[in-house]
Amino acid sequence: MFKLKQLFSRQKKTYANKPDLAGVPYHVAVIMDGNGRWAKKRGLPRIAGHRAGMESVKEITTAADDIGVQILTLYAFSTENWKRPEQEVDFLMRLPQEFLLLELETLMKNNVRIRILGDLDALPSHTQTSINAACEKTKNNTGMVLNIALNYGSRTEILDAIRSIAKDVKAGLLDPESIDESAINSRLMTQGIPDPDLLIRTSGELRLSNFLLWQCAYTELWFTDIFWPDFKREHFYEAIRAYQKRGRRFGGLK
Ligand code: V0D
Repeated sequence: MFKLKQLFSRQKKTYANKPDLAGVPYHVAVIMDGNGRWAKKRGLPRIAGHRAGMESVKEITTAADDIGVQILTLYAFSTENWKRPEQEVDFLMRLPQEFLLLELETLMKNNVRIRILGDLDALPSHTQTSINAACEKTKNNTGMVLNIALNYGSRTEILDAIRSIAKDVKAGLLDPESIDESAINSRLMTQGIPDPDLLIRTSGELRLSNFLLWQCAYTELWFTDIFWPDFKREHFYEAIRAYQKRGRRFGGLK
């Protein structure tokens, strides 16, 4: 009831080109690319781009929630990103705290649950502490799930699943003949989360870059040249409307 009222009052606001609320994708994944290039274009340090990108995270989280997206998965930091200059990595590792300090109350008010995909153990302890606290605080929220992929890599995720299956086979717990998709699904970090319906990548690159490779088998892809810090509600809704116009086929006859 509370949630409904909240949704209604927020939806009274009319946004240009708001998508039809029927047929909104259940799960949207986003590769938030172009923060560095956004900064460079303005003669700013890369970290200024990352901070500006955080504003887009806030806006897109609200925009997704407003139209009834159930799961929003954002690629915030890949296992490859450790190769960046140390001071840039240090800055990035402070962003979760900064984001949560500013936004956790709003997320609570909007009934959003935060989940993390990726290996948190490798992160600085201050980063782990604030993220764990946020996951704990929001774990009983029943609204949209905000999945943050952080220190995530899809091949490692699949390798870990294969290793786990191999161990179970060796221990006699699993018959090789009975290994099916659910044996893999249940060993991925996304276990229990339906596959993305739509994947958005900003900033002009047309690749998956080791993001949700198994999970995106049937996902609709949408690319834009817009840099992530410039990606706002109107652009998000443009992607949703493009998705709604496509007929989804799943390889069979429609
Ligand atoms: C930088 C653009 C929010 C992409 C967005 C360390 C790169 C801003 C979070 C966040 C990042 C993380 C955990 C959480 C809540 C929010 C974040 C990173 C980078 C990786 F529980 N923005 N953000 N995390 N950037």
